[in-house]
Amino acid sequence: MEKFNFTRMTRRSFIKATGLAGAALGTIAATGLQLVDSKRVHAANLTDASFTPQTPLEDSTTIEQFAQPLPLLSVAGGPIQTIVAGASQIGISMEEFRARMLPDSFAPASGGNYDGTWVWGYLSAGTDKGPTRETYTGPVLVATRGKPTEFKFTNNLGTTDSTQIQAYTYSIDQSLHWANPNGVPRYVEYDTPDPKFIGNPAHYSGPIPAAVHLHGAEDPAAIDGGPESWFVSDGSKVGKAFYSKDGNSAKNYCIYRYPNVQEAAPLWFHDHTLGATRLNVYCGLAGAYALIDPNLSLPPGLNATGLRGGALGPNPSDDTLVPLVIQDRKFDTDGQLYFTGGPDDPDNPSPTPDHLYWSPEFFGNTIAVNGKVWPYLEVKAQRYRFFLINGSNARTYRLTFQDTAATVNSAHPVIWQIGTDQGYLDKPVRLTELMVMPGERAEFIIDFAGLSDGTKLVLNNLGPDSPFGGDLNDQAVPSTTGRVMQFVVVSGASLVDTSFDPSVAGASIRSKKDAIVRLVDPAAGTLAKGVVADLTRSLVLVEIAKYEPDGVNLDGKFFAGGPAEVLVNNSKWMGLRPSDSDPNEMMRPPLIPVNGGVADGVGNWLTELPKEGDTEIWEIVNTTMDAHPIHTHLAQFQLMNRQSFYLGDGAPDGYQAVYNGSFPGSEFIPAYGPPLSYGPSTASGNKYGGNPDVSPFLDGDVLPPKPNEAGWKDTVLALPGYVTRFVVRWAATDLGIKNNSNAASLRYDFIPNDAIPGRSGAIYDYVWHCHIVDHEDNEMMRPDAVVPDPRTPLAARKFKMGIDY
Ligand SMILES: [Cu+2]
Repeated sequence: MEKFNFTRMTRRSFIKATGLAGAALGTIAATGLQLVDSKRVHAANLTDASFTPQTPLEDSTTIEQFAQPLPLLSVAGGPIQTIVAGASQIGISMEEFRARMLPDSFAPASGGNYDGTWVWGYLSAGTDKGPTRETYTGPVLVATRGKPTEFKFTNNLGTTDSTQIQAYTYSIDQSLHWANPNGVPRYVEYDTPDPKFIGNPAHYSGPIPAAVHLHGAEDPAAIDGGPESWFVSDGSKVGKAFYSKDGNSAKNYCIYRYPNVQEAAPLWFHDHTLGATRLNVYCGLAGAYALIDPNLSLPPGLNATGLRGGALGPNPSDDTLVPLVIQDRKFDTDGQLYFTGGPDDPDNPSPTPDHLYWSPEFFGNTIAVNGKVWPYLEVKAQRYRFFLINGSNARTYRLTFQDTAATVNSAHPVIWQIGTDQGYLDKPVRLTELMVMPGERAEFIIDFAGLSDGTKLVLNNLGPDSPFGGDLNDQAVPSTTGRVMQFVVVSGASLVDTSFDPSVAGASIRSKKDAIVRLVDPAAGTLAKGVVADLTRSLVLVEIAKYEPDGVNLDGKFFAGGPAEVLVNNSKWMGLRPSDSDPNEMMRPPLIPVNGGVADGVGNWLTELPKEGDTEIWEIVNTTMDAHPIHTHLAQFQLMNRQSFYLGDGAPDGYQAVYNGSFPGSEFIPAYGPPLSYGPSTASGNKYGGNPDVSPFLDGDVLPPKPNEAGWKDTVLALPGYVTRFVVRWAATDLGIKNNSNAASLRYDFIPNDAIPGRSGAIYDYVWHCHIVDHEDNEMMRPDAVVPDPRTPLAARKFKMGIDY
C-alpha cells in the first residue's frame, strides 16, 4: 500500500484531540460580516416551524447488504438507460420519481412496505416513470469523437411545493451565493449584537433550478453548463449565463450541441447549479458520457466501449462496460433521502449561524452504487471492464479487495487501471488499492479467473467517514461505509477469455502516434522534454472559520464554530471583497474587486485569464486541514508533482506567518483575495496569483505522480500541507508539443468564451473549483476565461455559437 508522507490531523481527529471544531489558517473571531437593510429576525425563527424534520436512520447496519443486483446498462439487459448518440437531437428530461435504492427487506418506520425512495434523475424524454424505477443513475450516453451531438435538457423537477424530497426543501440554503431565483437577501439582521446578522433562515419557495454540466468536456463556455447557466422548471427565470442554441430567452430547457472534439474519455454529466449542486446531485442528477474514438488503435480484446465486442458488440451481457457510480447516502427511518444540516440536525448541526442549512461536508452512512445501496454483481470467472465515477459529495474512497476488520475475502483480485479522468493510460497500472476523490473517474479491469462457483468478494473502502486529510489510519466503519459492493462468481468454469489481458508483461494500451502527448515527465515529476511553461500560477486554498474557540449560543442553540466557507486563492466566487458593514453589498456598489480582478460583464471579477495556447504550471498551495479535489473546466491537465511545505501554524518561520503578514495591516483578511498584486513580482517568486512565494518553505521531496495518475486528468487530489503542481495547456490535448510556445496551431476549434448575446461586454465564463460539492456550493470556486489567440479569428474556427452550438 502506498502511503503519503503526511501526518497532519484531519478535522475529525483534530476535534477528537482538542474538542474544537475546525481551526485552520486565518482563524478569526468574527469576520465583520454584517448587514443592514433587512427585516429583523426573531430568535424563534432560527428554525422553520413549518417543516417537520425527518428522523435520520442512524444505524445503517439494519439495512440488508448485497441483496440487490447492481444495475447494468440496458444494452446488457439492465435498467440503466443507454443512449448511443447519432445525428438527431436527444431529449433528456430531469424528472422526479421513485427508485428502489433499498432492498425489499427494508421496513419503513411508519409501516407498510418499502416502495422506493423519491429521487431526481435524467431520463430519456418520454420515459415512463413507473410507480417506481430500479435506479436514478444514468443515462449512459455513448458519443463518438468527431461527431457533434445535440441534446435538449428539460427541467421537469417541479417546485418546492410539489417535490416529495424533503432533503431538498429542508437543506436549500439561501445564505449561500446561490441561484436565488427569488432574489432574497442572503443575510438578515438578528436581535443580538454578536452576531448581529445571520444567514437568511427562510427556505426557498418556487420552481426548482437546475443546470447541466458535461464534466471534463472540451467545449465552449456557453454550453459548458456552469453554475450561472441554471434554469427553473416553469421556465420563468434563468441564470446570468444561461444559453440555449435556440436563443437565451428564459425557458425550462436548454439545447446544447457538444462538439465532441477531444480524445476518448470517460466523461460524466451532472448538475452544477450555483450554490445548489450538492443537493441536486444528491437527489440523483448524474449520468455518464462515454466519448469513444474509432480512430484510436486499441489492443486486441479491448473495445471502445468494453472488452471484446463491447457494449455494442455481440455479447453485451458479458463484454459491456460496467458503470460504477459510487455515492454515499443517508436515509430517514422511512427510507427517504436525508441530508444533514440545519440547526436541529442531531449529528451534524450547522457550525455557524451564517449558513443555517449548509454542512461543510456531507457524509452518508450507506454506500450506493448505480443507485442501489450495497448491491452485488454476478460475474463469470473472466475479465470485466469498469467505468467508475466518484459521484459523492465529499467522500474519498480507497477501494480494495484487501481484508478489513469486517470483511475477509477468500481471494484478493487486483485492480488494473486502464484509464484516468480523461482517457486511456499508455500502460495498465496494477493496484491493490484505488483512491478516488469526488469528481474523479477511473476505468479498470478486474479478472475473476480461477475463482470457483459461489465465491463472494466484497469491494472494501478504506477511506475515512470524514474529509480525507492524508491520514491512512482514519478509516470508514468496516461493516458499513467500509463496504461498497459484492461480486459473486456464478460460473467458475475455466473460460477461454480472449479479452485484453492487462497482466501480460509489457501490456500496452496506447503507443506511438496514439500515445499520450506528454506535458510532464511522470517518472521524474518535471516538465517533459521540449515543454516550456509560459508562466506559473501559485494559488492558495484557505478555510475561513468563525466563532472559535468558544462557539456561539443563539436561541438555546449552540454553534460550535467551524468553516464559514472555503476559498480558492482567498477569493469569493465573484472576486469581490465582502463589505464590512453589509454582506449583502456583494450585490451592489461600491464593488471592490480582489487584486488583479477584471470584470466579466456579468458581475464577476476574473483573475485566471490564461492565453489560448499557453502552457501554465498551476501550484495549488493547500493551507487547509483537508484534501481538496481541484477541477478545471475546459482544459485537461497532467499532474507534475506534489511537495510538502512548512505551514508553521502561526510560527514566525512558517509560510502561514509570511502569508498572513503580506496582507494590509499584516493580518489575514478573509476573502480579500491574494495579498499581493496578482501579477508576478519578486515577492511572489515571479509567479502569478498574488501570493508570497512558497518555495522557501518547501521541506519535502518532490513526489512524482503515482503511475495511475500519469494520464490526462481534470480533477486532482490536492493534499493539505502540500503544493500540488499540474501543467495545463490551454489548447486541445492531442496537439503535439513541437511548437509548444506561442504557436498559432495551439488553439481550440471554437472561441472559448463567447460574448453573451444582448449583454454588452459580457462573456460566458468557465470555472475552476473544488469538487467537494459542499465546498463548491459555498464559494470554493472561481470563474475564469481564456483569452483567444487573435491569429485565429472566429471565421477560422470550426464551431460557431448560434450555428454549431
Ligand atoms: Cu474543497
